[in-house]
Amino acid sequence: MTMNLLLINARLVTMQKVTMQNDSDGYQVQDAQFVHVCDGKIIQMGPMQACPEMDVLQTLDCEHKLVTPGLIDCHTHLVFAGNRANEFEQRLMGVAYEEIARQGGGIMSTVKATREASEQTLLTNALRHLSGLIKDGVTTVEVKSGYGLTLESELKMLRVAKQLEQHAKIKVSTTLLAAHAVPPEFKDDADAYINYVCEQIIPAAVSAKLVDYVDVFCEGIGFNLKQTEQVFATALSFGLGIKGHTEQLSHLGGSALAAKMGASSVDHIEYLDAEGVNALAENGTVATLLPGAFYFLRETQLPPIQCLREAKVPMALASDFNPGTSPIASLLTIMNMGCTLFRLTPEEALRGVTCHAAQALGIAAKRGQIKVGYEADFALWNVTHPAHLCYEIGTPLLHARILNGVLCDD
Ligand code: DI6
Ligand code: FE
Repeated sequence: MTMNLLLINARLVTMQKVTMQNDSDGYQVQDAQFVHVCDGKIIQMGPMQACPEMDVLQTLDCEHKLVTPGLIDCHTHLVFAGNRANEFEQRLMGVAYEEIARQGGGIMSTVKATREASEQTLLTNALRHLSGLIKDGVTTVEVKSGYGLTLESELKMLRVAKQLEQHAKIKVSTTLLAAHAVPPEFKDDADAYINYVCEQIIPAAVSAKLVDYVDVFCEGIGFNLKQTEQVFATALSFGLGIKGHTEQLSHLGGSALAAKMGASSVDHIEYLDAEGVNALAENGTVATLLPGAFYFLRETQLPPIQCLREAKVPMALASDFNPGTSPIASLLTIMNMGCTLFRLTPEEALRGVTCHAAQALGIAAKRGQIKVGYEADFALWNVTHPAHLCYEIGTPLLHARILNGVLCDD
């Protein structure tokens, strides 16, 4: 039997991009709409007066609540062990993030804890953090590895990321970030580590079918342009997508390199210059903004928002949830930060966590909009206008989530 669901009296914000001319398409509220879902996909939608008589398994009266696409958090480091509260305290006493990293703390302290942790512990931790995102209406989450830095522990992280789909009502996209930091085993020989990533870790992750994208931390405390290019080239040769942590703390040119090689997104980009913005525009690369890390590191260099707008580069917005620079498991808080810190409009913020986040994950043809043919992942909200999602922090705004046309019980 086919599973079907009929939403009635929905106050829809579809995020549909009808034309490229009207930038506001899909953000206008359309009240009193129906959406008919069959086998997890939207098969028909329109105003209530046009709703045909039909025999459905389940009808859900939305009572004029706002219905948006389920939110997509397109950049997280959700799987790890331990926490870095002590480092937070150290930074408040004046030690810089990069200094802590150089002393073997920072990313390395999470690597140590993650290597030692069992899959069960990692899963339990990740589910706890994921529950924060789920409360904010997230239905798709991207999860990166990068706290293992050995073949076994990187694959362990990716397996846990995939297992989240069995233990929570969520869709997961996985990204291999083995090139996150140079592990102690390869101290002073980043080139040798990159060879290991390319010759062993990427092929193993591919044959275990654990990975959708490959990411690199291209930075002074990460990897240089040549090493970044080598990882991307290897990923592409295996048919994987690429994305980058680029221009976060300094300008190395990683964003332009990634874009020219066909990256679907470049993330952070506080130090991106005009030339870099052009490279994104020319190659259809999404600019993913991560205001949580900006806030938490008390960064003052703003990403080139106005330049990105003018070049019509799609901007995504994500939590970057991680223990070191963005321990913020709330995508609605991140939307607020996008508006207050980066001066995004609430419309840009909502696009950033729906249609543009989908584009950053290469799934824009099936998620991130409420549209016939698309997957039926929705968030129902106790608000009447979408700007409210960016405005109020802490009050539970979510009424319910729907995943593949099924009402979630969370
Ligand atoms: N940039 C970040 O902000 C995170 N990774 C990265 O490349 C931080 C990761 C950490 O500090 O644990
Ligand atoms: Fe990150």
